[in-house]
Order: sequence, then structure tokens, then C-alpha cells
Amino acid sequence: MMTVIYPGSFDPVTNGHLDIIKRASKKFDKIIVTVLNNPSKNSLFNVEERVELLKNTTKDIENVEIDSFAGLLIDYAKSKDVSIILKGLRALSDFEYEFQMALTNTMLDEELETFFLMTSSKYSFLSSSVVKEIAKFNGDISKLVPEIVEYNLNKKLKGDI
Ligand code: COD
Repeated sequence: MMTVIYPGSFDPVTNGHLDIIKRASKKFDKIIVTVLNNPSKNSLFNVEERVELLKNTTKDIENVEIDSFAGLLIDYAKSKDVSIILKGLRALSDFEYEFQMALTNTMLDEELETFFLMTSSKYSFLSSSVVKEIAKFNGDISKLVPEIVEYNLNKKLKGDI
């Protein structure tokens, strides 16, 4: 059984993340999507909220599990007995960062491999930060995130949740 871990901040989940999850779910037996719980990072949504949004937006994909983790990714992967990390690659700018992370993780645990899925061209510009920036100035994010994320993001920015 081929299981992969797809880690990220997912603050919040976007259509770009979901595209990677959907495509990966057709190629691997199981995808564990896991949210980094990093209190020192200034996230808009807390971990529980990010996990809920991921659960909600992936509920129709059978072989996806949503989780969260703190600390090193290699320790989390070991605890799940998984040796493949899945990452999405957008532009050249992602490559340098992901290259460093992949090599560092393999240096820490030589059994761990990182697999990359290339972004779909329509999402190549898309990031959680871009979505938050547009929403902050009341721009239209309906094509960038699922409806539930748009709803919660607008509420969060108004201070309603
Ligand atoms: N198209 C394709 N892929 C995308 C898109 C898109 N539009 N948007 C994002 N992605 C990919 C990203 O490239 C990434 O692979 C993944 O989706 C998640 O993205 P983000 O932005 O939500 O999450 P990141 O990049 O902030 O997540 C970083 C981690 C949590 C993976 C990383 O910080 C980590 O592993 N931390 C744990 C500590 C550790 O073990 N560090 C390693 C040793 S230095």
C-alpha cells in the first residue's frame, strides 16, 4: 500500500492545494494531509480551523485523511510509518525552497523521499497569501478557494470568528 504525506500550512486551503490532493488521490492508495502546528508562525486560522476546512473540502475523496503535526516532519512521518512526502511545485521560486527541504529531510532520515507534483497551469500563481491579500481588500476570491473557505475567510477578516 502506497501512502504519502502531504504537509503544509494550509492557511487556508486553496484550489491549488485541492488540485494536488485530488490528482495525488488517483495515483496513491492513501494521502495524509497534515497541517503544521507552529505557534511561532503568525497564522490567520488556528490549526483546528485549518483542519476543519480541509476535512470539509476533501470529504468526497475517500482515500484522504486529515491530520496535524508539530515538530519535525521526519518524526511525524516515522510515527505514521510513511516514507514518502508529497509536495506541490509552482514556480522556480518554490524549487529552491523545496529542494533545500527535501535534501534536509533526506539527510535527517535517508529512507525518506520527497515526490513532487507540478502545479496545474491555472493554479500556478495561487497561494494562501495571495488569497488572503485579495480578500483583505474585498476582492473576488470565488475562483481561488471553495465556497466554505471564502465564507470563513471573509468572516475571519471581519473579526466575526
Ligand atoms: N499549486 C501547487 N502546489 C501548491 C500550490 C499551488 N497553487 N499552493 C501551494 N502548493 C504546495 C506547496 O508548494 C507546498 O508543497 C504545499 O502545497 C503546502 O503549501 P503551504 O504554503 O500551505 O505550506 P508550506 O509550504 O508553508 O509548508 C511548509 C511545511 C509545513 C511543509 C514545512 O515548514 C515543514 O515541514 N515544517 C516542519 C518542520 C520541519 O520538519 N522542517 C524540515 C527541516 S528544515
